[in-house]
Amino acid sequence: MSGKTAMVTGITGQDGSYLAELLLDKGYEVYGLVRRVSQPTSGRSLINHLLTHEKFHLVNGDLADQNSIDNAVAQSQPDEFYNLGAMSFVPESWRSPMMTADITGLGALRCLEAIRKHAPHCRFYQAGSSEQYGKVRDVPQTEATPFHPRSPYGCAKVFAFEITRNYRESYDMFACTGILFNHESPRRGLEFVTRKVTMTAARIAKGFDECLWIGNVDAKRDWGFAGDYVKAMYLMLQQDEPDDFVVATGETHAVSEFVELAFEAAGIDDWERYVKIDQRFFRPAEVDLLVGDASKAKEQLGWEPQVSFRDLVTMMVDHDLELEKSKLG
Ligand code: NDP
Ligand code: GDR
Repeated sequence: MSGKTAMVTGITGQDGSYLAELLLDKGYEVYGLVRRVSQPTSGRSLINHLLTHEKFHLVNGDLADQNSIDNAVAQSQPDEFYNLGAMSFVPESWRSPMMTADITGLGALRCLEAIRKHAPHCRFYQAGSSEQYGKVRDVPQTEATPFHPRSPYGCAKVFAFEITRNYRESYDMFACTGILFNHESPRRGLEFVTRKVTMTAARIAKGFDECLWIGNVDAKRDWGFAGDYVKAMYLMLQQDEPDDFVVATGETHAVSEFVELAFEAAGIDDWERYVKIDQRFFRPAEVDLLVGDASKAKEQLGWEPQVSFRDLVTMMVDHDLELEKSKLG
């Protein structure tokens, strides 16, 4: 057992919940930063099962508030800090660009400052994104591919990446960014395209919905399983030297392929009959194609994805079919 302490922002989200499970399994004391909310039970469903674990603790704080992060770090004295908190939904970043810059961009700087002042020994992981590549300059994208973000979210993530590198170089901090490509799971938020599709396919199969309203089905993404990707985060902080890594499957699929497989897994033939294109789900600037080259992560971290694209789609559809079945009574 490790005897180490970790702090995780974004603990209530998809990745935070998987990472907390991984770290607790390894014997870590885990402190999760949570925002004060008026109805705590509903927003924390992904970590409910961890609340009684003796090594799991919640600390109130907000990435917008330096003081709260300073206090959380000073009090818990983490050995490792994983900054997964963010406004993570790309379309929302056009509606709320200032908030996105503040939380997704400056939030990372606030974490770095808290560590620099109160726990300089602490290792730092920043949740970077393939959205940093945006209008891609290379195919596939590697750690050397230049950034050209296409949304306020992507711009905020580029800032967070650069400031993490700068703190590493300026203060000799052990600070890394994982440039993670899309990763999904049954815990994925309902507004992201994969979960929206698997949930709607399950609802159509059970007779609760009639069609799927969707945006650009030609966009291509490199989709992996979130449970695999949190292992790469952990491995980055166990290295001798801090560095940045691409984490991806190396495969790309169009949104339409995801839809076709999901409907097939839900037992629905003739999927195109149920799909309706809705202009409201198109973006002001689209990221057309993402596919990552994770060779460096494979060589240096020994990391490889375990769940295939087809298995990922099936896992998510099976989960959503069960959820919808339970509503039938
Ligand atoms: P989620 O959207 O599921 O979770 C986001 C988390 O951030 C939630 O716990 C949320 O808390 C928290 N958060 C939001 N605003 C604040 C704030 N002001 N202060 C503190 N916490 C806040 O994201 P994922 O788990 O999918 O992603 C984790 C990280 O990885 C994010 O930074 C995301 O941008 C990045 N990323 C994700 C990828 C993916 O495919 N999933 C790919 C590449 C990068 P609350 O519950 O209170 O809203
Ligand atoms: P993304 O994920 O923007 O890649 O960001 P999302 O699932 O939202 O979109 C993927 C692609 O699907 C297209 N699309 C739709 N998207 C949504 N949400 N809803 C629709 O109805 C729809 N129709 C088509 C989009 O245009 C896009 O091309 C995710 C987030 O987790 C980020 O936080 C993370 O950084 C990146 O992945 C890597």
